[in-house]
Formats: sequence, structure tokens, C-alpha cells
Amino acid sequence: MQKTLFIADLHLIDDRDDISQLFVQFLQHDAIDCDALYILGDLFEVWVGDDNKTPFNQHIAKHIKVLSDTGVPVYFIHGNRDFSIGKKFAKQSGMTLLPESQVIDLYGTQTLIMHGDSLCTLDIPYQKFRKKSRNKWWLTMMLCLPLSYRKKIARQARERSQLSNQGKAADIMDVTQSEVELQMSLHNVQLMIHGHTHRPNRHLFSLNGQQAERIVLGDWYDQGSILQVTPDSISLLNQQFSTQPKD
Ligand SMILES: [Mn+2]
Repeated sequence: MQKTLFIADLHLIDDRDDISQLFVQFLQHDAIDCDALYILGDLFEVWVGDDNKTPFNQHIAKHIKVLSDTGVPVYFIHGNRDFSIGKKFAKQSGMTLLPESQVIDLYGTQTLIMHGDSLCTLDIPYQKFRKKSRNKWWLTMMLCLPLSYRKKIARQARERSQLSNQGKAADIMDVTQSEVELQMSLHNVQLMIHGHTHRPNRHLFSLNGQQAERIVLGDWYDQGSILQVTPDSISLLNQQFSTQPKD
């Protein structure tokens, strides 16, 4: 069957074996015969640099590489958690790094894909951080810091983000519809696919007098979430973990 798969927000981390096991199973079974796999950001819960070669990161890279070596193209767009994934890790895992937004031809439909964090324009403090962290020089400078120091900064940033997200109004954490429409119009598409908000859904609306759709991928905290597109169907699928999550 001709199919293209999209996933995002797996938030892989070494103390969640259930998520990484399901991901490996997905790579070995579901993705093995697809036309392309797109990973739209936040594959990892945290990324401090390609030089942080933990056994866990190497394990994940190896399994993505096995898929890509069979001839399945694997594309990656950075998320807000793993924006520092670089060329080394991409090469090691056989992934092609894409820019932060990209128009692809999805069986004849021009489709805009991205992580989705740039669409949450009402989250001003985050957008300020995003602007800074996506600057090439800032990132280069950060990656020059000792690995142990980067790990410490990442740990502190995660704690801060967990605290501040608790206090944010729900609509500030979601995308801004006017920004969605602006980006779709600028890229001349009627279909957009993104992750980030952890609100899997298909939103239909009118754009420039035509029907448009925005598909949101789900996160993998409680189950696997996969978007499967074939030449004549679109399905958001869930997969259950085979092992129980650890407390
Ligand atoms: Mn995200």
C-alpha cells in the first residue's frame, strides 16, 4: 500500500521504555513499507547536543538508520525540545534535516509541514526564547559549552517550562488561527500538518474561498499517535503500549 507517515512529540527519554519500545516496533513494522516517514519535531524530550552519545540515543539512532537503510526516506523537522539536533546525529540515524517549515507534494496535494510551535504566537515569552534559540550563533555558542553544563541548563529549563506551562491559559498554548491562515496563504496550500500542541485533531475551515484543513499530530505520552496518508485517505491512528509505563 502506498502510504506516507507523520509522527511528532514522542518525547523519547531513557526512563520511558514503553514509548521507545513502541517507536522501535513502529519503525520495524508500520514504517517499513511506507513511501516516506516525516518526524515533525520533539522526537526527544531533551537534546543537549550530538556529542551527548548516550546508549539510549545511540539505540534510537540505530533503529532509525535500519529503516532508512532499507530505502525509506526519513525526514526530520526540529521541535522546541530537540532544536539542537545537528548534522552528525541526522547522518548517524539516516535522517534528512528539513527547514523549520516545508511544502511537500503529498500525492498531488501541496502540504505545509512544521513542528507547530511558531504558530503559538500568543505565548510571548516562549516566542522570545524561540527567536533567540534558533539563531545560528547562539546555538553554536551553546554547543561550545561543556556537555555537563549543557545538561544542567537543559534540566533547569525543563523544570522552569513545566512550572510556567501550568499557569498559562489553555488558549495561549494552542495555535493562533490567524497565524495558521497567514502561513498557509503565504505558502499557497490548503493542507497543513503539525504537532507540538498535543491536541490531535483535524480542523476544517475556509481559506481564500476554498476548504482548508489543519491536521494536528498527537503526542506519545499515553499511546503512539500516527498520521497515515495514502493517495485517497487520511487517518490519525493510535497504538497502545505493550508494556506498562513506569511510575
Ligand atoms: Mn513541541
